[in-house]
This record gives sequence, C-alpha cells and structure tokens, in this order.
Amino acid sequence: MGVVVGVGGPAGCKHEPGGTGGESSTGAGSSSSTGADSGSSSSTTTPDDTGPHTSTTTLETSSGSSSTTGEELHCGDGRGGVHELCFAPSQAIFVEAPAAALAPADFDGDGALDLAIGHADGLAVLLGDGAGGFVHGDALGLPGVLALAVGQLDGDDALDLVAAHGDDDTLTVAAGVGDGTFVPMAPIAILGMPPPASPAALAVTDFDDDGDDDIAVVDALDARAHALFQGPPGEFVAGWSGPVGGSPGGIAHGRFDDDTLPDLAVSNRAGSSLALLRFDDGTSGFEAIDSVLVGAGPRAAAAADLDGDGTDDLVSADGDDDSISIALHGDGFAHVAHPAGAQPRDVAIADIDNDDQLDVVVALAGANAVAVLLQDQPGWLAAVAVPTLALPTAIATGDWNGDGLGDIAAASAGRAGGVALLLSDP
Ligand SMILES: [Ca+2]
Ligand SMILES: [Ca+2]
Ligand SMILES: [Ca+2]
Ligand SMILES: [Ca+2]
Repeated sequence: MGVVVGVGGPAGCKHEPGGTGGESSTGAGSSSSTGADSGSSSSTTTPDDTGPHTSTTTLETSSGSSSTTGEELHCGDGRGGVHELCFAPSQAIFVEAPAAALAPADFDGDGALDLAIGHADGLAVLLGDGAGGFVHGDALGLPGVLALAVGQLDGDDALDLVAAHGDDDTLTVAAGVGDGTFVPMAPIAILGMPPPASPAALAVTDFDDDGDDDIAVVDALDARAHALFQGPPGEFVAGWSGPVGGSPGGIAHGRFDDDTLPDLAVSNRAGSSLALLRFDDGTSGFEAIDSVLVGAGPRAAAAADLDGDGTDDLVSADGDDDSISIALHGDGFAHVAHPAGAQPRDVAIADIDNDDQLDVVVALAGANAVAVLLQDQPGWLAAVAVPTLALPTAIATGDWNGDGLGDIAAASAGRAGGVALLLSDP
C-alpha cells in the first residue's frame, strides 16, 4: 500500500445543459502484473481541494428542463445544482500493483463507506472516514485478483469479499471480521473451470432464494458461467455451469423476467449481446431466456431500474463502439447507443448528481478517463469525461465524502497500478 497523491489537474467541473450521449458501467476488469502488497499501513488521505475550479454552471430547474434562473454556480462553492458535475482534483491511491477490481461497502460497520481493491498481488482495503479521507486497512496477499464482489458468505453478519484469480480454477472468500479486517478461507474450486481459466467477473446475490448469498462467475476462456450455491454457511457447492456465448466478459444480476428471483446478464463481446439467464428452481440451475443485442464488443454490463418503472434495465460498455448501450426493460429490451469515449471497459450505475435519477459512469480504457452520463428523463445528457490514472478498467461508485453526490473510483490496470478517486465538489 502506498501513498495518496493528486493525479493532477482539475478533475472535472462541467455542466451539460442538454444533448444526448451515454455511458454505463459495471463490468469486468482484468489485468495482471506485479506489485508489492506490503500489508496494512497507516497512510491517511484527505481530499485535495486546492485545485482550480474554473468552470461555471447555470442553475437549472429540478424538472431537468432548460429553463434557468440565471444564477451562476461554481464548482467548489458548495452549492450543487441539478446536472452540475464537479469533482475535486482526483486522488491517486497506489497499491503498487495494477488494480483490476473494486468493491465498495462499509466493511467496518462505522457507517462510512469503505473500498476494497483487487490487484495483481491480492486485496487492499481502504477504510473511509465518511468525509472523503481514507486510512489503509487490511491487506491480503493472494493470487492476482481479477474480479471482486461483496456479500454475506460465511454465515455471520459481517460483510465478506469473494475474489476471482487469473489463471486459476478457484475463488477465495475473504471472510470479514466486521472491523475492516478479513480472513482468507480455503480456496473454492470452480467446477468445470480448469486452468488456464480467465475469470472475468463475479456476481453475488441469493440466486436460489434460500436465504444466503450465492456466487456466479464468468470464465472468458471457456465461454461459460458457473454458479456456486451456499449450503451450510461458508460452504459452496459448484452447482451449475453453462455456456454464455462466444466471448463473455462482464456479469450483472437483476430481475429480467416476471418472477421474483434474481437473473443474470452476461456481456458477450463476440456476439455484441447480453445473454440473459434465469434461475430455474426445478433444475437448480440457470437457463437462457433472452439475448439482448447491444453495440459492438461489450466488455461489461450493469443492471438497475433506470426509468423507475419497477423493472430492471441494462447498460453495457461497448468497447469496440466507443459507446454504451442503454436497454430499457419494457416488452423485451430495446437498446439505444450513446457515445461514451475511447474503449469503454466497465460500467456502473449510480445517482451521481443527486436528482433521484440514476446516471451511468463508464471506465474509458482508451482515454485514461471515466465518462459520466447524467440522466435527464426521458433522455440522457452527453458524456462528460473526467481524467483518471492510466488504463482504467474497473470502476465503482459511492458517496465517500458524505455530501449526497456520487463519487467515483477507477482502478488502473497500468504498470504503476493504483486507484483514482474522484470526489464530488459541488
Ligand atoms: Ca466503514
Ligand atoms: Ca442462496
Ligand atoms: Ca442523477
Ligand atoms: Ca460524494
């Protein structure tokens, strides 16, 4: 674990009065490299608030219309406006290894959001102070972590992590103690995923509706998804494995049919589609229910109820199209492409500007930036790019500084590794 420094330059201060565009995120990161996982240390960071905030914005009405009051808002003046998008100069948190996966949660139960980082040498945990500062917490040496997810995986009340490793046929559950520290459990074998495997993404939820969290993992090399169901607390049975298209990479869970059980969406790069699968009680496995066409080369997918109609919608990071696809769930899924920027690799859904409408954040591996697409129902504003560290391949969102506005973390798969934190600064 290392120090936190400014990435440089104002991270962003934009106001987009209208237009179209789009992005989304959630997806699989992948990378590998070397680095030192030096164990927990005590570096502390605080937001660097000293950068210039030169852009101005114009206050819009909360309806999202283009009418204005004429009052100027400035990034950093503490007065947020609808569609105002301001970030403090980004902090760089170096884990001294290329980072490939992020998982935000309150791991120590203090009410402040924390962040787990999966990197080439294992796991690092940053404990948030709720005001935008972090202390380096636990660090675990593990085989290179390519994907990470949070859940209740050992039967106690503390949040746990599950990590997928490159070139390996196992997962590691890091059992949370509840104070921000973790104990790695014995590796879990993934049925039908012999080396060389390439676990690209993880999803955790209670797929079989028996009251405990289960794990789904995508193997990009054998083009299959695998489900591991929790039996006795902390024990997982490799219960299902099935094909998910030619080149799967990202996974998201949501409710995509008309029952109440969680379903899966797996992005298929070769097929430019999202494969939808539902859990079948009868067979205790997943079955394909639909294939949603998206843009070229989706690398990742995310699911949430974007339009507020009570059903989950989908977003994909279309890496070969420099765009995202937003597929609203109506009578089936129909996708609309939105330009995002160079080489989308991951996508996340969150309300970034705190207007009660979900927005989309995309990692742009080809632009060393994330793109934010704000929702302005019934449409989307044009993507706004905010600089990150090199080669961002995984992103996470949350409110680390407690101001109600969405913050963004972007993992760097570049040689120097690290995570760029973009904290809101209205
Ligand atoms: Ca916490
Ligand atoms: Ca379960
Ligand atoms: Ca919003
Ligand atoms: Ca915030």
